[in-house]
Amino acid sequence: MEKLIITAALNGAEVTREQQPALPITPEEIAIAAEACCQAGASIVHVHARHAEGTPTQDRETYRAIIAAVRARCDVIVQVSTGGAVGMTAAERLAPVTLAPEMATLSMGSVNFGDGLFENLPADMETFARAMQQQGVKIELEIFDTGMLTTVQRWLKSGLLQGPQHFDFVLGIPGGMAGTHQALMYLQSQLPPASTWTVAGIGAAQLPLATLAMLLGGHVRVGFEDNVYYRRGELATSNAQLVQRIVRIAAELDRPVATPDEARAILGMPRRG
Ligand code: KMH
Ligand code: ZN
Repeated sequence: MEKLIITAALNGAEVTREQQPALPITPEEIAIAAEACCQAGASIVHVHARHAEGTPTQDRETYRAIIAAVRARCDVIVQVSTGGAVGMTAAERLAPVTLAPEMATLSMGSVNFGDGLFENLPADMETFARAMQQQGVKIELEIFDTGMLTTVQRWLKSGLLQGPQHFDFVLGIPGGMAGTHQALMYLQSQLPPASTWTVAGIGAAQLPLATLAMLLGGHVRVGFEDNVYYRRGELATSNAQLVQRIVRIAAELDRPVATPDEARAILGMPRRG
């Protein structure tokens, strides 16, 4: 099996300091958390920009500051969010892609998201895919339900996407596909050949799905965006604590952990100059 790529989803758009006191918000806090996760074994950090008071923003300059602050500390792959938060416009969400980040997410369809609608219209998704490819950004395709994989298959046929793709199965969002082993195994069975994939289990699904993904040859995403607890009733103390647990389990399962450069090689990304 390939070495294990661990993504740390450091903050997301929805989690608050009230829910998780250690949530990183400012570019400097995000960079400190990124470095700790990288030292613990993460090779990718997935980041959302926030205003200083904590509300989500897709402001280009805030993303620029986050990327620069992380770069000053470590070589981890910075994956920006183009999902942003429910209710943001597509144009707003696309802003960080104009910075030509190493990697970005691309949500592959609309889904109810708790009480809201996470809207991803076909024409907007196509615009995102074209913009990312023009900027040389490695795409992570976010899959919240099965029909979204079918859309990827259509895009591969039409040539909008070419070659092996990298997927993130986001399982357990209220409104999306369940955070169960059956859901993960079904999605894996539907992947185009030569795909790479990771899983982001939401809440209590994070640890069991991460463990299953390691056994199935997939990769793993953990972090406060998806889960703020270490175990039932006990908040995690940091994103790095969640990464450290995955590294320990990976060692037992004979899945050595990838460095950022090894992750770049696995994902077919150029090595950073
Ligand atoms: N905040 C969610 C509505 C992404 O980062 O690309 C969407 C999201 C996906 O978090
Ligand atoms: Zn996100």
